[in-house]
Amino acid sequence: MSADLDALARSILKDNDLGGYTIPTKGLYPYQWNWDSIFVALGFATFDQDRALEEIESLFEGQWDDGMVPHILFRKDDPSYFPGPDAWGTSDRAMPSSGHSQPPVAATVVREIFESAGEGKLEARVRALFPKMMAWHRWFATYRDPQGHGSVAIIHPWESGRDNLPDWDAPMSAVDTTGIPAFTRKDTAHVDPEMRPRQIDYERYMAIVAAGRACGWNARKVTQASPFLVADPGITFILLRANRDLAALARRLGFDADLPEIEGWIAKLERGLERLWNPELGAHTTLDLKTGKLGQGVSSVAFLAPYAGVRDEAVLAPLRAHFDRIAGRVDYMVPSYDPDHQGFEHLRYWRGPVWAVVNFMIARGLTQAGDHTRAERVRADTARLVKHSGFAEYFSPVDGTGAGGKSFSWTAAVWLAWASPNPSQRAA
Ligand code: 9WN
Repeated sequence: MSADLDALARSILKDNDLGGYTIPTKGLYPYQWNWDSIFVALGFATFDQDRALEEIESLFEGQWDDGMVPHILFRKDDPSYFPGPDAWGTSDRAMPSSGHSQPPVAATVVREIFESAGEGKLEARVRALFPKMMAWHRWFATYRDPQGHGSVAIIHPWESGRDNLPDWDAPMSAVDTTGIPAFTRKDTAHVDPEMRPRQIDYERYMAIVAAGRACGWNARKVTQASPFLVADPGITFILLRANRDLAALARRLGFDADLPEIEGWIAKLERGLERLWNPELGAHTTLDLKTGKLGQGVSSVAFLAPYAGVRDEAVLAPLRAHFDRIAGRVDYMVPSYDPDHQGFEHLRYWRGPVWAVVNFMIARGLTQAGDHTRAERVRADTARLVKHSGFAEYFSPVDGTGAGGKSFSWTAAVWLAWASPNPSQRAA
């Protein structure tokens, strides 16, 4: 059965491949998404390393002059998705795109693909990607820490990749939607509205887009203009990890002159994490930069601390306790939000469901920190979910129901790269 699932996963990637770039799923998401493409590359790498790198190269074709890599590239207009390029005000760009970024997983995945490809292979192409990744990480360091805390601030929940996390509720409640033009959502035509963000969330999403568009998405102005500005532990952990991987690539490829800058970014992010630690909760949370308030719930990204290289027992011990408590409450780890929190909803998007790509990163970190038992629990649960419900976008942690889009690229990719129990049956 797992061998059949391996074959199905490969066919999903090939079906969603629109020629050098891959969409997350047909209908619901007809464009190229940032972190989706990078995880998709991991999946391609299990059977076609050239195609894997091509996916990443294609994403960087949309990089802005200031270094930002957008969260969506609108390669061709498709009316089945809202908001498209007109709503973002970027239709006149050579590559129309959204106006903000998404979690930077590229350096980590490029390093993994490069190191598993074997001596010398892919080197020229990874060498060409290196300055582009540097520029992207520099963009985060330059523009996404306006108050100098050291952590990464986002200007839109979409930038976190975890769109309707309960932690965004308080900062989003301050977003004024007066005067936002009427719009028609397309997502609820594809997916049960109970599994998607609410209408009020979308109105606030569009109010933030309007603020960004009004300042031309100028990276410096947008952090002042956006009605939403929150430091995100998810991006902070992911960028910290990505910087460590970028430094490893720099050493390997001889970009030594860049090392002091990368090491400076690492030190800054490590300092930034201290400010995101919620001592009452015993976990890293969000920090609303408009009110100074920390988030109040344990979200799945709190478990990315080991992935980011955190080895401090004062962090890891409470995390283990949270993990074991939550594991006693749900059948499938890791829910995107704490099931003991009032904001938890088992099928609504990022308010509870399990996402395979987050599980992949959590398990990677646990393994690297030596916690093989919990890492294997996360992998085995992910595999059970796929066997139970197929390659869904996300899954209920309570009963394993598959939710959102179907035949989903990144779920197929992390199955191939990690969750499948029989890697020996993969194609070479
Ligand atoms: C907005 C594509 C993307 C993921 C995000 C996920 C969802 C988009 C949406 O789908 O967001 O970016 O329209 O709901 O939240 O993480 O990259 O799969």
